[in-house]
Parts: sequence; C-alpha cells; structure tokens
Amino acid sequence: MISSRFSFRGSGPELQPGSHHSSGHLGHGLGPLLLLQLLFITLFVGVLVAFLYRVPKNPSDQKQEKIYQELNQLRSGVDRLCRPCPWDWTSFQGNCYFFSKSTRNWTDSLIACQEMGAQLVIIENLEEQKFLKFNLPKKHRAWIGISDLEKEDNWQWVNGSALSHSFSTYWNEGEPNNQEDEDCAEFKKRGWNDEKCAFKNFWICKKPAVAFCSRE
Ligand code: MMA
Ligand code: CA
Repeated sequence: MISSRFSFRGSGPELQPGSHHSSGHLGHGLGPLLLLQLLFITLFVGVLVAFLYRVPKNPSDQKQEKIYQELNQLRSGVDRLCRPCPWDWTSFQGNCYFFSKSTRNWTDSLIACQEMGAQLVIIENLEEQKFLKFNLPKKHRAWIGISDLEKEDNWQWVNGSALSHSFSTYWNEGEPNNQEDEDCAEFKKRGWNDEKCAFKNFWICKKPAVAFCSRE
C-alpha cells in the first residue's frame, strides 16, 4: 500500500506484488529513502518558516531595537563621566591619592587627610612607591604616613603596623639618619627621608576608591 502510493506510477514489475523477491527488496530499500525525504521536507519547511518569521522584523521590534541601541550608547557615555575618585584625586589600583598644593607640619598633614576621610599615605608595595614617586611634582617633598615618634628607630605606619624589613630599600641612601632629631618620614627626590616633624611640607593622602555611579 505505502510502496504503491509513493512509487513512480507504472514503473514496472518491481512494484507489483507478484514477484516475491523484488517486492521484499523494495520494502527494505524504499522505506528508509522515503523517511529521509520526509525528514528533508520537514527540515526545509521548518527552516523556511523560521527564516520567514525572523527576517522581516515588524516595525515595533525595529523601534525597540533602536531604543536599546540608544540606551547602550547613553550607558557608555555615563560610564565615561564616572570617576572612582573625587576631583583633584588620582586613582591607582583601587585607591585614591591626594597630592597637596599647600604645606603643613606632619601632624597637621595627618589631620588634613583625616578631615577628607582619608589617611596620610601608607605604602604597601613597590608599585605604589613608584606610582607616588612618578606623580609627586618634581620640586615637592611630601609627608607620608610613617614616623618613629613613639620610640626612636621604631618606624610605625599611622595604622599602627610596623615597617616591613623589605621596605628598607625605599629610604634614600644614608637615611634615616635622625639628623638633629627627625621622627617623620617624607618623600624626598627618589625615596624616603626622615625629617623634623615641625617642617612645613606637602603631603599625600590615600583612601579606597568608590564607584560614584553604577554600570548596571
Ligand atoms: C637635610 C635633611 C635631612 C637629610 C639630609 C640629607 C641637611 O639635612 O633633609 O633629613 O638627612 O638633608 O642630606
Ligand atoms: Ca634625615
């Protein structure tokens, strides 16, 4: 029945149920072929339907897409206006740094940083040391957040932590020399120097960077 429906009409004795051998042969050969044809037709129609429905977008879809594009452009524009640090501060590896334009003694510099929600800078690694050296105006010397005010030759950061031995290379050659009692550390040219705490100096503050606008 199936073979006669899908076969070529009048194609000869093979399709007649008379020949036992050939009809048995056809039952094995034509069945999978028809299935394959059906499969192709189904696939083709499916792809065609999907294609026809997808390509000509209706006008409201096109409008929506345009709105999305404009929204994304606006978002990237806003992102560019956002800063991780306040104006006049420089961002570096998740922190904000303030290089003062006026001078104070070490204690008043410490207070100035606190009043801005920051700390007199605590240096944590060589990258940071290099960043500060590079960003400090050439002629400026600047207070950093370390002193041996509590105990001579016991250098302590303003958060109470001790100076790591590995940081001894950050001192300028011959420093700290405690010349006429120097208990506060400054950046001077290439590295650190201990200086009299009453000396009026520029200073550097540090505080964590905060995202002032979201990217969501
Ligand atoms: C200054 C003062 C000292 C420093 C020497 C280095 C003359 O004193 O800044 O703290 O050790 O310079 O030459
Ligand atoms: Ca010194």
